[in-house]
Formats: sequence, structure tokens, C-alpha cells
Amino acid sequence: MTSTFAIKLLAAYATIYWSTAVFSHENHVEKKPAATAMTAEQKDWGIAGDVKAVNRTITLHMSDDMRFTPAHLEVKQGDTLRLIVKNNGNLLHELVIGSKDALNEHAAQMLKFPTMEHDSPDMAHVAAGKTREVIWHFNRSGDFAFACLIPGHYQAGMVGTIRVSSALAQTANDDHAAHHPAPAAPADLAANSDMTEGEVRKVDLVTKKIMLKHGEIKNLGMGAMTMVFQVNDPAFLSQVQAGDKVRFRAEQIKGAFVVMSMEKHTP
Ligand SMILES: [Cu+2]
Repeated sequence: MTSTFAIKLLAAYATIYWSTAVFSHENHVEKKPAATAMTAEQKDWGIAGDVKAVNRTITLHMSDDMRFTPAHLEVKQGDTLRLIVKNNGNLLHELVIGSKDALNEHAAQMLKFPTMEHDSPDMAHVAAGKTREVIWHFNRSGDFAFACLIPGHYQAGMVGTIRVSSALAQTANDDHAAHHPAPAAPADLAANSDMTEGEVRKVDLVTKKIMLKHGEIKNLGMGAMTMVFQVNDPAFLSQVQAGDKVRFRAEQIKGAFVVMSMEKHTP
């Protein structure tokens, strides 16, 4: 019993070592248990997230025209994202988060070794018509990317960008925080203080509008009220429902009030 376990363990380490040595990226292991048994690894673009720490949910749509929608994510350092990855196409697609360099290298390896299997907390393979989830903690700021590295897909442009803004920079730029510093507030709260608190009243998928009961919108000089907003990205609408507490940023564009970013707010 013990020796069998030891052999399995050795085999697992050998696989991991071999993968790392040959492909210089990790977790190209055959079975998920070996990967999950490993300690979460800090990457330049973050670390595996804890489901209990999720503070934002974003739905990413994949399509056979080799596109992700949305193709750009604005994230704050400290955010733990639940990325719901929906494959609307008839082909297998995948989501892999990384630095541009890491993705380029990985894509080249995938072209060379198309049958290579890989798995890691920062990726998900999504079969046609299916939905998967990735929970990722963006604890480092910077410009990163996400891509489908299935041979040909990345090369056809199936790639998006992620900007993780620094928690420190946001605190420094925030007037309110600067004038009334709250020493006990965690960095995450300070980073979110340019966001407006709200509650979803109604989501209209046909007109692509959302009714929000909101607090004071400081950047617009607007007091608290319930009103209907347009959305910058229709994907926001599939992430929330009436009754959800949210934080959002709204802007006035050509007279219309538009929700530019939104996150679920779990008190
Ligand atoms: Cu793809």
C-alpha cells in the first residue's frame, strides 16, 4: 500500500519535472489529482483563487470565429475573478491566462505538439456548447492576456487582454481616500472607492439596459436614485439579476448614462 503510493508519488513528480524541463511550463500532467495536490504556484499574472474570495464574476464567450467576448478585462489588483467561460461554437476552445510571452511560447509548443494535454488553475478547456469556470486571484498588477491555444485559434486572433491596475496607484489617485484616509480599510476597499454601490432592480436583455438603485455617483455629481443605464458590454447583463448588490462605474456618453464596469458585491 505504502510503496504503491510512493511509486505513484514518484511518478507524479517525474511527470511534473519532465514537463517543466521539456516545455518550460508546468502542469502538463495527465491527471488532475496530481495537479491539485501541488501547492498553488505564484505566477507573474496571479495565483489560483479561492472560491470563497471571489469578488467579481465575468462571463467570457468563445466563438468559432476565433474571438472572445469581451476581449478586454479591466481588473484591480487583489480581485479574485470567477471567469465563466462559455463556448458558443461547435469546436473545442480553451481559455489560458498568462503573460504575452508565456502565451506565445505555449502557443508555439501547441503547434509543435498538438495532442499535448495540459491543465492548470489558470486554464479551462471548454467543449462545444459547454461552460466551465476559472477562479483566479490577480494579486499582481500589469498587462496580461488570455488566449485559446488550440493550434490555429491563437494564430487566428483568439486572444484578449487583461489590465490589472495597481492597488497602490488607485489609492493615490483617489481624492476621497486621500482626504479622508481610512487606515483600517483593506487595500481592496480603497481600490474600489471610485465605484458606486448599487442594487440591481431589473435586467432587460432585449433593450440591453439595466435598472439600478444606486448611491451617489461621485464622478457624475449625481445623487442617489433608481435609474436605467445602458451598458458598455452586454455581457454584464448575464452576470447579474434583480436583487444583486453590485459596484459599478458609470459615465455619461453623448447624453446617455452607460455602465462601464460592474462587479458583484458580496458584503
Ligand atoms: Cu479556440
